[in-house]
Amino acid sequence: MSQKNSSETRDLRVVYGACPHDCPDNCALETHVDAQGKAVLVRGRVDHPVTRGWLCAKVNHYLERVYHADRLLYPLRRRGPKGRGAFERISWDEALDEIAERWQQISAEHGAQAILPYSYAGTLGLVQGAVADSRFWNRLGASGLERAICGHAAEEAVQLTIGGRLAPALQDLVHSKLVLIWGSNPASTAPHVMPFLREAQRKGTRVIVIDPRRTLTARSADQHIQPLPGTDAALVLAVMHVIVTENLHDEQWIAEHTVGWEHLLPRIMQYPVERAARITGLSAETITELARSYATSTPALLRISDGINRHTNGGQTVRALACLPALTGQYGRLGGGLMYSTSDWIKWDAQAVRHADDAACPPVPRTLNMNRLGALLTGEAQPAVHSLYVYNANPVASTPNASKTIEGLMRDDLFTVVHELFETDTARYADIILPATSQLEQVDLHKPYGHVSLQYNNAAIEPLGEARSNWDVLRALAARMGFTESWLQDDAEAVIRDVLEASRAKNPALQAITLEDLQREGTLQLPFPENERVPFADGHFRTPSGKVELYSEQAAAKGYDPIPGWDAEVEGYQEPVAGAANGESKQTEPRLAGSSELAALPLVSAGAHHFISSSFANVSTLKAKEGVPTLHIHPDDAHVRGIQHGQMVRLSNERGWCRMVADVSDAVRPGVLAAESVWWPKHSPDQRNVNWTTSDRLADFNGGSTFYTNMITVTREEDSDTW
Ligand SMILES: Nc1nc2c(c(=O)[nH]1)N[C@H]1C(S)=C(S)[C@@H](COP(=O)(O)OP(=O)(O)OC[C@H]3O[C@@H](n4cnc5c(=O)[nH]c(N)nc54)[C@H](O)[C@@H]3O)O[C@H]1N2
Ligand SMILES: Nc1nc2c(c(=O)[nH]1)N[C@H]1C(S)=C(S)[C@@H](COP(=O)(O)OP(=O)(O)OC[C@H]3O[C@@H](n4cnc5c(=O)[nH]c(N)nc54)[C@H](O)[C@@H]3O)O[C@H]1N2
Ligand code: SF4
Ligand SMILES: [Mo]
Repeated sequence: MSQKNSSETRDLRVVYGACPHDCPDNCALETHVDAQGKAVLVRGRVDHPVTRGWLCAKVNHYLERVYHADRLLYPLRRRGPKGRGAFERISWDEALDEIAERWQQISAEHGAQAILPYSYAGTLGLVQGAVADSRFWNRLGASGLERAICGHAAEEAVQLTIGGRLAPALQDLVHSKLVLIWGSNPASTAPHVMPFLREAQRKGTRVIVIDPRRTLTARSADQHIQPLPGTDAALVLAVMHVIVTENLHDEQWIAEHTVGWEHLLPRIMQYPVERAARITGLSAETITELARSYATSTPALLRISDGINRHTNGGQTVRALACLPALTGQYGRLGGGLMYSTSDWIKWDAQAVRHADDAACPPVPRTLNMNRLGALLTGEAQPAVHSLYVYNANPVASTPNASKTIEGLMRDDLFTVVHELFETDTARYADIILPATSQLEQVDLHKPYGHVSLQYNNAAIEPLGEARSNWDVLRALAARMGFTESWLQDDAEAVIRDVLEASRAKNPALQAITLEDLQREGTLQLPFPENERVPFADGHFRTPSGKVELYSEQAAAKGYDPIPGWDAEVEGYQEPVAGAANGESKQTEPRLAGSSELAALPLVSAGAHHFISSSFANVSTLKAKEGVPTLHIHPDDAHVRGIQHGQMVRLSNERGWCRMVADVSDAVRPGVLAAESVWWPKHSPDQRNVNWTTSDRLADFNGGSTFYTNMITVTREEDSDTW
């Protein structure tokens, strides 16, 4: 905590903090607190090299979230039937006693594996996220959660190919001649990338965006290429095909720094541009040009994020993408390579965080995939789940196949606890609701996934009402359950001190960093030596072979195709047959899942500019800026369906339906639908959002989610414009 004396901040205490939300920017915050202990301003720190004094459209309205009239302030117990939303106030003692008693009963009857913690990205903090996600649950012997809802397939693909998540610094974007932004929308989802990109563009960097939607990022690019969703691996292989056949690849680099070229080459040869053109819905010229631009611009940077991986073929798509920079030797070059995530620059000591190997902890009995929540609760989990503890997550809004989730939550023999700041659609199905603190009311430490620094979050204000942090609730539950280990009692500061201490041995960059430094400074850059600034500059990759693994033994061992390839999505466009029977090479249009002109279309429900998943979607200013739940449909597709701009439409498939207002425009390419997500169901027509249609099918890699593999039939709603 620090005191400042500028005229603007006179009489105000300035408290250093960190944005906790699921965003790679992890902004360094300062909160100004008045003499009454009320926060009056939250702003970005000027002295942070990425935040640089500004926050995004969402967190600029942070105090509206913190002091929202709907903040939960007291523990509540359900009155009346599940899901009706009637609750009565109870004390913390009553709430904690009831939870501990129920869990003791459930453990005695079914084993602690019948208890499932469910959490994700409410906060990315070390304490209120990672530690809260593990220590108590490991001690209890609860079911583990496979945290696969976001980037699981991509993470594994990058791991298999280059051995770790290291990315170039944003400051180095100016050195790139060309930046390919592939299935990523930083203008909305990582906004602090944009000034660096602008500066690079001013200095001559070309920017190409590859995205079926005309995103905010695409609007300011030099070129926008719009493939059909789920066809990118075919596009990458065709780009490689042009590079190889035009002899633009770097044979020496490939020989020295990769394994498996002899396996990848025949795969590349299966994707001449004409074939990829049919698959992707792009012209052969566009693909050829893209390949030539990439191959003749050194250094060239490829930026991806997790959006591209949310498909049934998402793992192989990211494998193919991660191989591309190797073809022209872009890895290890200033301004070149792959920009995915910086998560592995430093790693917290796993045992210090989780204590899984502690003698008091039984082995994790089983691990359940969070994407399958509804299925798990309705029979897939055997033995059954009898209690669900939800925090840092809003699964009714954000998990696929929502009607299944609700069916599960309605079970009378399921004891559900929801720890939240707000009465979300999920909280409505709780037996007990516990009030959570906001980031301004809690302590934490943050390690970004978009740059290399640490952000410490000092508590700026007292908790509102009786709100408690995740870790404080779990510590209290540990005591109620009779767990006496000191690592279940330590407060947030002690936890951070321990984890820092234990992590130093393997992370020299942490050597000189203490808890006190962090508390005082709020933000610290990690001191990597200059020669480590560019990832893989020493030519060493973190794979078993030490090289870029074009062919991956590890992938083969997991039962994946060891060579990156393209498979049509499980639902979506199929590859059209080339040419007619007489051998004419007539290009056929991409074929839809049905043959009529009213066939289903793929829907990409990507992140909204003013929300982060479903977070912020209840903040009035941001909700108003986002408008109404909207389906973007191209005029060609709208016309054949008789859909007019502004009309209510129904989206449906075999999983379910919801309704939205049509935006008939070129915000998407023909043959594709788009809808910014995630709206709260309770603020949507019929109290349903897009996740009533999305699939809980798992991706090809690592149990990943497949939100964007989602075929939808759109119809006009005849006479209903009302919600
Ligand atoms: N404003 C805002 N910021 C956010 C979030 C948010 O919801 N809103 N969410 C946060 C979270 S949880 C995450 S994981 C990150 C995600 O960050 P991003 O990955 O940048 O965001 P997404 O919107 O998931 O997807 C990015 C783009 O991928 C495109 N896309 C989808 N499928 C395909 C495909 O098959 N091919 C191609 N070429 N493009 C495709 C989508 O149209 C979308 O524009 O953002 C974080 N930041
Ligand atoms: N259709 C569609 N669905 C999607 C996506 C999409 O692009 N399209 N994106 C997916 C992705 S990438 C992700 S990561 C997931 C995210 O899914 P979730 O992790 O469930 O994210 P949110 O829906 O934002 O819910 C987070 C909740 O945590 C609460 N919270 C915040 N801080 C705290 C805290 O300190 N303590 C407690 N107890 N609660 C807190 C917030 O109030 C919020 O309600 O959604 C996925 N769902
Ligand atoms: S959501 Fe991202 S851009 Fe916005 S304040 Fe948080 S870290 Fe910064
Ligand atoms: Mo995510």
